[in-house]
Amino acid sequence: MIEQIIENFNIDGKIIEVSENNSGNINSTYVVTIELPNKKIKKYLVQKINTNVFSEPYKLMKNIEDITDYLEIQMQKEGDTTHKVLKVIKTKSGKSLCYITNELGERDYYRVYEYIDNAVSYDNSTDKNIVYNTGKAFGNFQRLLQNYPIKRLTETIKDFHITDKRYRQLMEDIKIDSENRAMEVAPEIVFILMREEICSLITERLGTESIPLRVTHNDTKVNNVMMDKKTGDYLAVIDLDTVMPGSMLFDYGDGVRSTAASAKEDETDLDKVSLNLELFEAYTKGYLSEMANSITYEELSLMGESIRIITLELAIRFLNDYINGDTYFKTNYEKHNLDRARNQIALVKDIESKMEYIKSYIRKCYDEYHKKDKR
Ligand code: GN1
Ligand code: MG
Repeated sequence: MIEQIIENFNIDGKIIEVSENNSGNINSTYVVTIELPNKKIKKYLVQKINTNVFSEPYKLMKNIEDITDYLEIQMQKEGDTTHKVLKVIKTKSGKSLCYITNELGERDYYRVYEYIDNAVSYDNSTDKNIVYNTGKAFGNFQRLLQNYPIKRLTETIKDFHITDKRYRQLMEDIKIDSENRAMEVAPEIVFILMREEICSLITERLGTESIPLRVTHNDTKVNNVMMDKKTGDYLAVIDLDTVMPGSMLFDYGDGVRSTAASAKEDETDLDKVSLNLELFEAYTKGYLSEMANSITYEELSLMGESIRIITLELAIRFLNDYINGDTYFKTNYEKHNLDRARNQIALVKDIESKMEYIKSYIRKCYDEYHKKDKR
């Protein structure tokens, strides 16, 4: 199958290895090693787009092509030759996707990216330098895109980070309870119910001057930054499927949630789940070193809460998928989504216990970079 896909793209040479990469929860990813006609070895990333989640794959690819072209120009302007931009490989007929008809007669859409060499991505890291650089990578991404004409972007998933809508959806699906699972998760439901009011803290002002729509990544997980194996510097931000208009607060919050958590998202020993404050500091520093001069006062004042809100949002999404019979996220075993939801709830609790410190540190860090870096 991979052979058939590669044949469609502008790639010359023969396949010598294919390995599957299992770190994403949505798309399927393969690393394909090719021997070029001149005997050199080159790697590519082949991805099957999950069209249950992304219903308009061509529009999604247009977003990605436009954004990567723009980023490249911005980086040239700033003389940045260290960092890289994800590169889309076109098909022989100049398209960004090819499709293959599967056994069910449906079209499976595939795309190919150039593989970024000498790079690694981490599912979690305790190295402060790596965490700092992850925050910096996403901050830099947002800063470089701050003047991009937002109207050109397609919303690839409607209302993706509208937390209060996610909350209402969960409540509706609990009523329907199609899989008879709601009773079993009553304590988790109560935990979420008690936090209804924080779900609209960001979204009620989204799109106003105080919380403007910006070009945001919307999936700022630590494994979505490719890092230089040797230096620990960031190389490139990847997984651009959910680049859409949104709030910087979800990007910052999600970055801290995923990067500074002391355990993986599906760790079941909840005593191990907490927010590592040193890593939170490192991420915040990296992020604000790029963005301190671009954010509004209201954005600044909600940064701490955003960590709690996005973590609650993930708890809601995982629990909702469990209640609906696991139709959205890829799962490896029966209660995988429930374990993820419980893990995120434990993380919310821990974040809440540290909120005062979190807010004071963000303020301190902002003051430091706001004065220093008047870009
Ligand atoms: C999904 O597939 P992946 O890992 O890039 C999800 C994110 C979640 C994340 C949780 C399109 O991202 O929103 O935060 O899982 N992506 C989509 O691990 O729903
Ligand atoms: Mg993703």
